Amino acid sequence: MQLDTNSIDNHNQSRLNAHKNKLSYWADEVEKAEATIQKLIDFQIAIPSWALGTGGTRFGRFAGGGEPRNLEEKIADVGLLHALNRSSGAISLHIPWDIPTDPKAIQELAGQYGLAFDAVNSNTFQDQSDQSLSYKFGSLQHTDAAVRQQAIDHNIEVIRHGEALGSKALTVWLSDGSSFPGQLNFRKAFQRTLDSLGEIYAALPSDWKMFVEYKAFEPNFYSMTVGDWGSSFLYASKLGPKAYTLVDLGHHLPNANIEQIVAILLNEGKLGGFHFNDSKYGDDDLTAGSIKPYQLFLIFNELIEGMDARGMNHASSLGWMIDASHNVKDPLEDLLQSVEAIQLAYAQALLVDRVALEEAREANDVAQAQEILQDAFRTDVRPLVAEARLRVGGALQPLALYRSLNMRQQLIGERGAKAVATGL
Ligand code: AOS
Ligand code: ZN
Ligand code: ZN
Ligand code: ZN
Repeated sequence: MQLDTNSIDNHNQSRLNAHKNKLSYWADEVEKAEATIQKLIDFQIAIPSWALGTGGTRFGRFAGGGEPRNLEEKIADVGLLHALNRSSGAISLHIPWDIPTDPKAIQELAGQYGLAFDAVNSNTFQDQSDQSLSYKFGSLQHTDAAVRQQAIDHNIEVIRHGEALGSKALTVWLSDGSSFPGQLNFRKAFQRTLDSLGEIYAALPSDWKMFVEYKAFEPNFYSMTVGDWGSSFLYASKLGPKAYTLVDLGHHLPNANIEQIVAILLNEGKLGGFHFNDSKYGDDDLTAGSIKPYQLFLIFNELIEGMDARGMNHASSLGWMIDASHNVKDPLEDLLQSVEAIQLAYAQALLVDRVALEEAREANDVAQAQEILQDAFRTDVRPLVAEARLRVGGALQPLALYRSLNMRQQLIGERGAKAVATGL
């Protein structure tokens, strides 16, 4: 299904006056507003292929219908999101859920929608039907060298698939760990994982990055072999300059200060990218910004401060990816909301008066430092985000347009009410 530009134009026309009124608030701050709008236009957030279908929990899955049945349809869905918001110009694939049998054709198709391929993800947390050895007791950490080799080979195969599509990074998330005390020799597990990662690292093309994603718990509940940012940082440091830590917001122990972790990793040049989502309890994978929008803002505040200090390009030097999917919302509506929440947090953080903040900090003026941050956080930047979309052909209100065109119904019409996406 393609979204024609007429529909977007009509939608924008009918909302233009109201939009301009809201934007007029920025008339006295044109310089700040313009700089923010330009940065928002450049900022693209990758959509994970596995979030285009309704997510499930271990208690069940309630698919909504019209889900993409193959990689081509997943690309079409991301293309639709990107046409609506002009900020979802990339897709992150998961192998073997999304094997591109004809990479050239897939790349061409993505090109038609203006999409690039972000990091490719390997999967050694499930056994596939054509696989000879089991990952029940881990993959890269396994006691049996043959299992480790199978997992290494799979990761290298994922790199090759990514190369054929123009991807530039591999994300490795491992479910490896142990569920009971005594099960695992921690030191051996670390060393085996490091050696296995080293083999994969050696197969990376020269302009590629490896993202080592950490997670504190689940599916193993006593220990995770890449369990926290410290371990991930250690692996990435030992592996070499192409290896980085990936921060998934839902992968910490409760109440972790994620923004401080981000600041430290960034300062060490070892922050690779993000999996954005939100959570109340654990790896809930809820819509970004739906539970703790202030935390998301504080993370972006550290990102901007640290990236500017290091002269890094906001749009291109880190991997910006969503990793959220769940049970009760239309996945495309959910992703539109996540992208918007990330843009809002980014825009608000761009507004922080950094000179004044540093002055307040140096003078130990705690109340003033808090005022400065909260002043930015409490600013309604929705008109700036909408204006950024408008200027590059997106919709003023993507979600409203998606609904008014009955897009889910159209997808159900095309693909069927029982069409269920491959993936988790
Ligand atoms: C798992 O908890 C991680 O967030 C990974 O990024 C995982 O590969 C992704 O969620 C797809 O299953
Ligand atoms: Zn993740
Ligand atoms: Zn996760
Ligand atoms: Zn998650």
